Amino acid sequence: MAKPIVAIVGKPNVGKSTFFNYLAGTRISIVQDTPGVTRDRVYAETNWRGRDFTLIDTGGIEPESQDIILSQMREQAELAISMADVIIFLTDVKQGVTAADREIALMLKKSKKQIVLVCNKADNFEKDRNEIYEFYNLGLGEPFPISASNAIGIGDVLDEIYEKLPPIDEEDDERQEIKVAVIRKTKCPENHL
Ligand SMILES: Nc1nc2c(ncn2[C@@H]2O[C@H](COP(=O)(O)OP(=O)(O)O)[C@@H](O)[C@H]2O)c(=O)[nH]1
Ligand SMILES: [Mg+2]
Repeated sequence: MAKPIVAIVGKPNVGKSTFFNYLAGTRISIVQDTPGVTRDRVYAETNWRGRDFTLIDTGGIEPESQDIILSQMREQAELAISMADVIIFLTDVKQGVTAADREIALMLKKSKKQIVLVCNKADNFEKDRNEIYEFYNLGLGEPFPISASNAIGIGDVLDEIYEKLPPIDEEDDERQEIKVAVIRKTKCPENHL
């Protein structure tokens, strides 16, 4: 049986690669202090509660210019919408809700895909609580606070992903192969795999 695809989308620097690496259990994706240089890579086979899935960090090359950041975020969200079974929308609780978050949220909402809204950098749940509430305004349901770098809250996110995965016999192998081929083509034009 083919595996469902779970994609992580979000602005540069919210912690997508940190979260991905933690779930992948390896440091295949490059973590950057400043957006701009992340080049590699982005797939991991993982599982939770006995369900296997392919996890994708859509971050890729993260540009510095605001305009390019926005257009790339749109592209990444579109890619995730077209390919993924479940989309993890990662935000940064320390920044609060930004215009870019609102725009991505709108795209995701319209898509009718399964979305898990995650507020990263909630290093201290008590202290960050009020900021987390603000994320309900995105209209994507309950925000899940996590601290990817401190491995806090991850189990709840995985449980939510698990709940939103398609039923076991809905995936077919051929469709999965096509999806992965398209992602590779889109994300790795120079064969950086
Ligand atoms: N305080 C805090 N910093 C984090 C957390 N997760 C990631 N970071 C930091 O945020 C920065 C960007 O992380 P990265 O994973 O490269 O973000 P990406 O651009 O979304 O892939 C790095 O300096 C990380 O160490 C977290 O849970 N708490
Ligand atoms: Mg990254």
